[in-house]
Amino acid sequence: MTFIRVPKTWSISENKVTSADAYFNRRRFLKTLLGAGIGASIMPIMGCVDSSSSSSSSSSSPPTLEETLDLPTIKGFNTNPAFASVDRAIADDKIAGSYNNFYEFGGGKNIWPNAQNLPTENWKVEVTGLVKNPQTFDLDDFKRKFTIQERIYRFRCVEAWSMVLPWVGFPMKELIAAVEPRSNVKFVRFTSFYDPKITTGPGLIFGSLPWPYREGLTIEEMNNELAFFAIGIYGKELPKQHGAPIRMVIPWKYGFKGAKSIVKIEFMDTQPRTYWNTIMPSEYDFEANVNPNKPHPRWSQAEERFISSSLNWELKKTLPYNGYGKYVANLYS
Ligand SMILES: Nc1nc2c(c(=O)[nH]1)N[C@H]1C(S)=C(S)[C@@H](COP(=O)(O)O)O[C@H]1N2
Ligand SMILES: [Mo]
Repeated sequence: MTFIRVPKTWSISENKVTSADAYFNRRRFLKTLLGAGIGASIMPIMGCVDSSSSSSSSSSSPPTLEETLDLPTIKGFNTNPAFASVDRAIADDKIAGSYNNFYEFGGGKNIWPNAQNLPTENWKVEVTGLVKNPQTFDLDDFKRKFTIQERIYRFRCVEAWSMVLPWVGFPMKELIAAVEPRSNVKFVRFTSFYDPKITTGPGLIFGSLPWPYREGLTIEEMNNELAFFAIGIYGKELPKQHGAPIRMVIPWKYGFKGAKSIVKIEFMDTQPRTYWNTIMPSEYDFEANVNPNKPHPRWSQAEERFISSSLNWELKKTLPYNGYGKYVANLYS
């Protein structure tokens, strides 16, 4: 895409980071960007920050972070014993719930106030395309028809930060079985909620971007044991900033593959175009498997800033397939 020029000086902002606070303080980070000669006109690239779009546009008194996380408990689920823990600490819910990527609601990490504008009542997910049994599901349908369970998964963003998160949801392969794909299905496309009056995040600043946010998987990837739809986190319904009421969780891939606030799922015979891959295919490939040996064009992927109880991250080695090779490596041999 010609409207994006990636300055070589971008790497300076990463290298200058000496503490989590410096990285996570948006004002200071923005100053660092501007100091490196990076102007707002060239900011529609992942990892960039805008200073104006993350405040709530609501005129009534905005909720506190705690209030946005104070959601109904999901009843009647067990922790799947195969995914009951990983060898790293689960992130604090207030850290995970205030350090997000959700570009529909802003280009920074602090989108949780703005994301409260997402209307989640009477949510429907249309499942369609090359299937014998197309259906529209609501949240109760998912809870009634599928095996709701908790899974503790590693989460690795392409920007090289990571957390461990306790999702509640159901395996994607149960949805596949319910809709019965035709034999010519090769890919599945997932579409996020989009309404330009509500999802006003970076659109205000950057103009034309390939909304709605879309992602895709091969049908074999979607059928893998690990591929998961989350309808909750920390035992409760999903907060809006995490992609309520239903989002994808694909733990062996970079976080951007996990589209939030899904409204449509389509079974297809060709590879779909996706949001980041359309904006910048050289940086965000369709497959996007976590791979420490394959650097992002602008930074190394060998290590990650692991975040758990505070934003003071710990540097850890990134694992191939984010540590899930035993489940997924056979998909790519
Ligand atoms: N619709 C939508 N889904 C999205 C994104 C987004 O901007 N819009 N960001 C992605 C990226 S880059 C990451 S890292 C994860 C972040 O999920 P979290 O905020 O719940 O940790 O959501 C992914 N899903
Ligand atoms: Mo990400």
